[in-house]
Amino acid sequence: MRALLLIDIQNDFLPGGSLAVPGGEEILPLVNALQPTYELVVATQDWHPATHQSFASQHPGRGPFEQIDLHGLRQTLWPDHCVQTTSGAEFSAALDQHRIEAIFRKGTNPEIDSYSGFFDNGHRKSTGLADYLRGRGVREVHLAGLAADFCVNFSALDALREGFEVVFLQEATRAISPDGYAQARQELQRRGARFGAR
Ligand code: VGL
Ligand code: ZN
Repeated sequence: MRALLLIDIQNDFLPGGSLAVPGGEEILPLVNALQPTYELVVATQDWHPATHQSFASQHPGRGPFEQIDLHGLRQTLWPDHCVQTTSGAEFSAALDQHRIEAIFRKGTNPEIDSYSGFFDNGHRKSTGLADYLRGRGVREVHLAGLAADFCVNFSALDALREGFEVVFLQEATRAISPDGYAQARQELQRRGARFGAR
C-alpha cells in the first residue's frame, strides 16, 4: 500500500516564518487535495530545543547559511526555527490535519541535526518511521512538503535506503535553493525515485 508523507509543513517554513521557503504556501491546496487519495497519511515535524546547534544564534560570530563542522558533520547554520512549543513549530493552520494518523518529530537532540524523517543526519538514531510504515503494510512512500532540497530530499533518500518505492510529488514541494534541488533531484532519480504527480 501507499502512504503520503507530509514533511515539515510548519509555520516557520511558510510566509512570515523565520525560514520561509519561497512559494511554500502554494503547496497547501494540493497537499490537502491529495490526502484523501491515500490510505495512510503521516507527517513529520521539525522540533528543536531553543539551544539547537544548527542555529546560527548558538555560534557567536557566525551567521545563517554559513557552514560549520558540528561533531564531525558538515552543518549549515540556520536562523532559529521550529523551536518546540512555539507557533513557528506548529503545522500551518491551512493544512488539513484530520487524516494525519501519526506525527514523527525530529531534531530534538541539540547536538545533531535531523533533516530526514527517518534518521538524524549521522544515521545514529532512528525515529521509528520506517518500522511504523512497514508495520502498516506500506511499500510505497509519496513525499510532499518543505523544503524540497533539505528535509523532503533526505527523507526520500532514507526511504529508498529502507527499501520503499519512492515518489517525489514535485508539485507539492518547494525548495530553499533551486541549484540544491536540481542536484538532489539528479541523485534521487539515479537511486530510483520517481518524480511527478501521483
Ligand atoms: C529544514 C532546514 C533546517 C527542512 C529543517 O524542513 O527542510 N531545513 N531544518
Ligand atoms: Zn530544522
